[in-house]
Amino acid sequence: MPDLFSSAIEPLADGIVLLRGFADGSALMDQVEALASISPFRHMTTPAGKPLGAAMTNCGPRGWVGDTKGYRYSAEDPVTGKPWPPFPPSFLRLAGDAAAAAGFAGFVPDACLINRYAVGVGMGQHRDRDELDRQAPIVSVSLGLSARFAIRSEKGLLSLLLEDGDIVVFGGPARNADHALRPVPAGHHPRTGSYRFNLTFRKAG
Ligand code: MD3
Ligand code: FE
Repeated sequence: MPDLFSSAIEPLADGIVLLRGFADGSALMDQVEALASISPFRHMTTPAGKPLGAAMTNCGPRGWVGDTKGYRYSAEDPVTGKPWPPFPPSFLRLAGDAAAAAGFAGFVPDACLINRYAVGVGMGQHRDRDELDRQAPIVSVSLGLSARFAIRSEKGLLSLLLEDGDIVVFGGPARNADHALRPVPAGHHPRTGSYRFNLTFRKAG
């Protein structure tokens, strides 16, 4: 029997599931703007003090921070001195629903890193190892301008164009894989203008 819902669930490699158009990008952007009015986007730094290309903020019980003391998760926003704004309930639902659709039932994140990329900005190759729980998957939500994402898998280097509303779930061996975001090509998006945003839901603690 044809199944329109499951046909949008694409397993790409071991532990990597693409859910094209799973999220309502514009509604999520309303929430991102509200969150950023509490904890603003800022450029965190490498331990050497070099500003990262993407501007970042967080919501939820823990937030990723980078400064000259290193990379870690913190309950407080160092800019405001207050806790990160709580998860909008719709964020928790979306992350749980996406993880479940990808085969990871019961995913309850405690952190959401929000990245903002200007045109020409990307993120160099890295692995995410600052989370204590690396058994849990990571749920990535793309908003606004499109960009190409690359990840090392058992099938070789996988490259995919991530567009507004796309979700990718990374679990199992993919959770610890090297990945990178290529610089965002110039363009205009009706909701985000000349920016790409990405939410990553994680279990940090
Ligand atoms: C695979 N962000 O924040 S999202 C990051 O588009 C990050 O903002 C990129 O890499 C972005 O760390 C890529 C996809 C992603 C995020 C985290 C992962 C893939 C991942 C962690 C482990 C494995
Ligand atoms: Fe990453």
